[in-house]
Amino acid sequence: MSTSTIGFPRTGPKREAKKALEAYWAAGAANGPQLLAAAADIEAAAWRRQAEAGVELTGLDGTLYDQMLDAVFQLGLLPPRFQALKASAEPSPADGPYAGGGGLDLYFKLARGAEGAPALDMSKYMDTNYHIIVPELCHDTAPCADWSPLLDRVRRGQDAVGVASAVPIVVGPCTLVGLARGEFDRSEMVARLAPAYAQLLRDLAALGVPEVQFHEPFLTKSSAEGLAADCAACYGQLAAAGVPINLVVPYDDVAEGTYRWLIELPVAAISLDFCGVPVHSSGADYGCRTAQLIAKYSFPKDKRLGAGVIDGRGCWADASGRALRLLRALRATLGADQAICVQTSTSLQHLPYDLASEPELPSGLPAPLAFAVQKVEEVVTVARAASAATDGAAPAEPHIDLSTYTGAPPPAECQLDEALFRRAEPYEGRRPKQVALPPFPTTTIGSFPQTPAIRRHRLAFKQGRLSLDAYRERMAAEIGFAIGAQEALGLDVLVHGEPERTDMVEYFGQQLSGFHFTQHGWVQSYGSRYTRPPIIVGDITRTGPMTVHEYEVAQGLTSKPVKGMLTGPVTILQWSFARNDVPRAEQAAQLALALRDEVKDLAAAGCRVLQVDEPALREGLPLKADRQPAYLRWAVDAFRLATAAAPPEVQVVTHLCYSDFDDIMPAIHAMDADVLTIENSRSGDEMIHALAASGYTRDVGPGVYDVHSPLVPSVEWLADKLRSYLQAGLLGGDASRIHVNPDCGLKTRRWEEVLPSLRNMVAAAQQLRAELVGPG
Ligand code: THG
Ligand code: ZN
Repeated sequence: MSTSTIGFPRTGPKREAKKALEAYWAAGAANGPQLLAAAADIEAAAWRRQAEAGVELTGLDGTLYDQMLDAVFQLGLLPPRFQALKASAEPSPADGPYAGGGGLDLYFKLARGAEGAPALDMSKYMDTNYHIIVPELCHDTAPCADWSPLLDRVRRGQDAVGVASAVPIVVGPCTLVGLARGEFDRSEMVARLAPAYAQLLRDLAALGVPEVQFHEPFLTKSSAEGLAADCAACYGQLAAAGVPINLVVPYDDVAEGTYRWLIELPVAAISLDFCGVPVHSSGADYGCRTAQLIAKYSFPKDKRLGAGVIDGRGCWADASGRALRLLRALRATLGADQAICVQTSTSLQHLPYDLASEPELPSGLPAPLAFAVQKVEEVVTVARAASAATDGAAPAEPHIDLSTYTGAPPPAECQLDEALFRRAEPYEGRRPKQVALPPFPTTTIGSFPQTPAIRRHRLAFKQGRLSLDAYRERMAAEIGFAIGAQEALGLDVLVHGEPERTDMVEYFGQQLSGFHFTQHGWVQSYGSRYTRPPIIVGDITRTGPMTVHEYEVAQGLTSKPVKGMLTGPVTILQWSFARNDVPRAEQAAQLALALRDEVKDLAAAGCRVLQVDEPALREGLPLKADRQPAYLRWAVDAFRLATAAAPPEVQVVTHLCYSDFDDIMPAIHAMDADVLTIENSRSGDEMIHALAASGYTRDVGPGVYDVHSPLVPSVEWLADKLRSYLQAGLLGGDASRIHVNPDCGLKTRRWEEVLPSLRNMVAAAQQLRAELVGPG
């Protein structure tokens, strides 16, 4: 069996890429050569690391920002607002291989925006916490390709690991088009891109590459079943370029209908995911039907099977020997002459770089940990073991029936009393008991600017230079400032501002038992931004109140209601590395029970408005339609288990962001929150109207302005927006049900932006209230 990699962390072991990028942005375009040199060093080190571990085909992963942005830029798929920027760009030799496409400055402007040219949108990639740049296409988009950056990377890769081992990676056309936004015909667009990809393949053939990886994760979606004709036409054309193609389909198994045409495509290799999201590893499987599809329909002898048997996005080593058992079973089923290549299930970009960088690891773990470097070593070890076993006369284990790798986990049986999932009183009964607020009540989502002073205090406390008492005093002063500011602004429902929180998941994880925190375990979230997902290593329990002190400090300073602020169980789970030895549903329930105790304590402390955020609820939605109901059931159950302990007089608010909610409207209803705030300003209020159209009649807080933009919205603009909600008859035109808030937390903004924006927001709400009362 051979070995290959299909992606690796792009940042370097100590986030060197982030530093180089930020230095470039600070210094301006003249710094191009330093940025490119730093990136080249990081990439070469990563590729060598893989080759030295014994990998035969090293995927030449690497990007300055995002792989989808690279594809958009190199294909020249610029939306009209960037065409003029490209025309006036003056790339120089300092732009290196990026000069031909318009230069590095243009490349980053696509991701970050420019005066008069807002950035391309970002979106969660498949079901991960990584964001891609979303391609924007329209019916007359025409590619204008310059693949120099990729070709340059390939030459560097060939220098690093040798021509025979260096394998280029490119985002495939079906995925690019499938994940793009805009009005255009999908089939026609794939056909239109094919010649530009064919040109790339001819250039790569001239460089002597052994093969090219086309990454097509879009084919794992249920909706990809109908793409047979598009893929056949496109890959037929690409195959004719004469370079072997490895079609890589990561992030899940493919639907049965897709598998049947996928294996007929004229490509040299097909790489499949045998791990998916490990929902449940005990018993037969992880929740991925790839092995079963192979047992049922076999796999063509003339193609290499890329067997993604090492989980590329979970942080656990394969201690149970699942990968080896699977490989032996594949060998037994497909025969000795079937070419099989051992791989990870997805790119390793979702994992920290190297476990060896961690000075401290917990003991008594459910399994050994494995970060990207260790996963590559596993690929090699498992491939050797599988080869040895099949070369020997007698198989080391009895024959394994592949069809037992069946997929869908048994439904999560919840032994908890059903009453725990229900509020004490139904919505109609409890709403009149909750806080009385004016029409168009104003509030914010929870966080206020994380100023340099706040960061300094947190760091000093962490390093032991500040005592707990002194730290609490500083935080109380920050809370006092936030409360004072909100009172002066005239907001109706206040927040304490969360100065004590770094990343919300890190914050709650640190207060709960069962989590381990890494020191260098950074994972790219988008561009230069990273998160350090905590690792769930044991059963989760609350060791004491987590947020009550800060709530009390804030509420003690004002007679207005202050919101209790919690992160929901699904989001904590989704943004952590979950265990594989316990079903995800059960981990969510453990988190929910811990949060439930916090809800009770907050209510007992007098809290009357309680916000429990679930920004990652949508992200965890399985890619296959038939697996979505089970997920939504346990996810909604976890939210309800956490929140249902709130007495009827406590208004429960939830906040969702980062995604389209069309697919999960019934689940949103089922959450049984009293108020729902959703990020909606960038969709031009589409989301909020879709919500109303779905029959949602409870209070909503449409995000009225985009916190990601530094622009201050005017009173007129905001008042027009509120008026439009009334005119559209949103919630029956009942203004007491329409809450007014920004579309997300404000921690990444500065007070200089936050204060005028909120002042205008409150003024708009007051103006609308006056209009409702009428003159006199
Ligand atoms: N927390 C976690 N995941 C998330 C978000 C989060 N995923 C979605 C979204 N929010 C991603 N957004 C960001 C925004 C900013 C940063 C990371 C993710 C960020 N990170 C710092 C950096 O890279 O410099 C590091 C963290 C820090 O120093 O506090 O700014 O909120 N889990
Ligand atoms: Zn948000």
